[in-house]
Amino acid sequence: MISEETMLSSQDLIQLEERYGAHNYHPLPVVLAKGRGVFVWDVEDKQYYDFLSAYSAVNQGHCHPRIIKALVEQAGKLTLTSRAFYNDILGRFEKYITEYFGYDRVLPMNTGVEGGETAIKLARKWGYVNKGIPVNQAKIVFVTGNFWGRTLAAISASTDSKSTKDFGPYMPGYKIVPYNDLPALEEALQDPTVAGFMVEPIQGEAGVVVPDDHYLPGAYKLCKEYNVLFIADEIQTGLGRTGKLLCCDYHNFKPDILILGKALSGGTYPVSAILANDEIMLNLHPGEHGSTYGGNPLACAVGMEALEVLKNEQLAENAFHLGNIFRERMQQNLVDKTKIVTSVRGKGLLNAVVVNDSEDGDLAWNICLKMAENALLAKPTHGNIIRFAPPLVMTEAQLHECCDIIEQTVLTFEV
Ligand code: IF1
Repeated sequence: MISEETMLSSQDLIQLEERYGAHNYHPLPVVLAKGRGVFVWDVEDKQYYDFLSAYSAVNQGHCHPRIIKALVEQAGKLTLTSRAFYNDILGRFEKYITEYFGYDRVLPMNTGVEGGETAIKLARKWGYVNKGIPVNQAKIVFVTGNFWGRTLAAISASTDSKSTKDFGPYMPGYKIVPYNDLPALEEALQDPTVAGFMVEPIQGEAGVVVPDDHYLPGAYKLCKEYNVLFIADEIQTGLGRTGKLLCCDYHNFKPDILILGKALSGGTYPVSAILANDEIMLNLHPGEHGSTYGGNPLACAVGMEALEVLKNEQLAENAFHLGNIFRERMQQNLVDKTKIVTSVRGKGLLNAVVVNDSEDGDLAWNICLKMAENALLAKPTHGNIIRFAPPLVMTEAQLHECCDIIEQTVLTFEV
């Protein structure tokens, strides 16, 4: 085994991954070794601002002291019991999180995609038991550009050939309609075998695509009208990221099924959770769903602390305030003044800048490489779209320093 004491350079470590790992990613050539708050450090101890936040999993900042303390303390007591037995923290977590979000019940899982799979199983079962859909005919409606993970059920909903090619056959019982299109959604929901509509309030992977203000409340109203469950995938948009606790909070409605993940543990451990009321959740009976690690003591300990930190440090409010500053600066100093940046969009601290290049161009990638040289880490989602999503603990002064870096870097590409 190569011990930690063996000093390996970034290049050595990249080569190790290249030689021994699957090639299912194309990372920026940065090898990180330490993280704290909004900063990460590479193997050569160069400090960077993190503007990706592990895809919104470290909203609370890297290695938040309170969450790490909760993790370490629980790790010394009890980490995993399986659900074959009760334990002394799961019930406390369940009470805490259901009251925190205002639902009757929670089903704890681990990864976000397991959350999506669980939500679909719950919706299908509700469709058979409560809506009277003929067995094995329940449909779930998704939208174009959706992303909710890499399992076969998840990619079966994808409209991105990179996610689907060579992985068929696909899950039956799915309908795909255009995002941000209420008439198309209404037509799909008129099918009496539709049990659920699953949607991201803002599409992250698609490139931080923000729908029209009337879309989400309109979609929710249609779901009520046609007796279909509204399933909100807030794995990336939730937990303060868009400037509210949940992105759906901008529209004053409560999803029938809420899926959370990522920052639910502050980036310390895989924790996801599915929240719903009794009519939906109590359709599940012993032995019908679960997971070895789902709701384990370690997950419960970090989950409660991660949510406490969000509230105590008013991170959603901070994201709302800093997000306005960020979009205003990008608009004034890049969109309005350059040809290279065509738009900026987002809510709170989930934003993206669109650069003037083709989808398969490398301008966005090259800008990210240059920003990394200038000590700020961000990564393109699709070819010409760069996502900017720093931890929500960032200060206003730090945000301005980062905008300086972004603006100065982008301007070096302006011909
Ligand atoms: C990777 C993307 C983001 C998600 C939403 C469910 C999941 C995700 C809205 C599944 C996960 C991650 C996966 C991660 C990169 C990242 C990502 F680029 F892949 F699409 F954020 F946009 N719903 N998104 O964004 O959660 O099972 O991963 O815990 O490397 O694949 P998971």
